[in-house]
Amino acid sequence: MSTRPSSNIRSIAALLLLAALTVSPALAESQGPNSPGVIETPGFTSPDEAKVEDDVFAYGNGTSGNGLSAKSFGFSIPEGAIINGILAQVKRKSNYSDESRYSCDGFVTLKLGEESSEDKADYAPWPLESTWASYGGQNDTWGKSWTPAQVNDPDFTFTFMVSVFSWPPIAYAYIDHMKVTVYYTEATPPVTRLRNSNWRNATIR
Ligand SMILES: [Ca+2]
Repeated sequence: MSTRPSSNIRSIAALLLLAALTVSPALAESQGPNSPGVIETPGFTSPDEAKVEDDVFAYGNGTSGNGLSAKSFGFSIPEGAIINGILAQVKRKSNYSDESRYSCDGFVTLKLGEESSEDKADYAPWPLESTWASYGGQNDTWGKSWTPAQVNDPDFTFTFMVSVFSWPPIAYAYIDHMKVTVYYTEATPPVTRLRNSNWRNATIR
């Protein structure tokens, strides 16, 4: 026959196993894609048109350095969450896309204050048809660690600078929409509390 101590040990083991099996692991979640509430611009016309996907465009034809800085994305990532990745997307086109005249990325970063992420610019010519381009992703934090407070900050900025190559300046860069998705894992303090509670109950007997 089983003695009481070994029975208790089995109970404890069973409770711990149950806790491990029934409590879900930390869930990967996401917010977005969110659109910017504010777009600032050096050198682009109609920047607010890039807030909505509607085939109406912000546009510019200047030299390198022009572009859009989108912010106020309205994220509310919970405190303590781990930011796993950030996806930034732009729907854009150019009216020329050949060797002598084209538009391409200039400088593509995420930014808060003076802190900027790595640059994800792709220098391939943009297409003539309006098309989405994606930067970063589910498991890509752009070479930085972000806190929920930083991503939720209204000044958290998706900076999208463009280069337009054309002389005379008849090529234009057109941007329909900019949006950002944040992937994160929520902190799960309840798991720890449940395990402690089971352990305490089991050992009191
Ligand atoms: Ca638009």
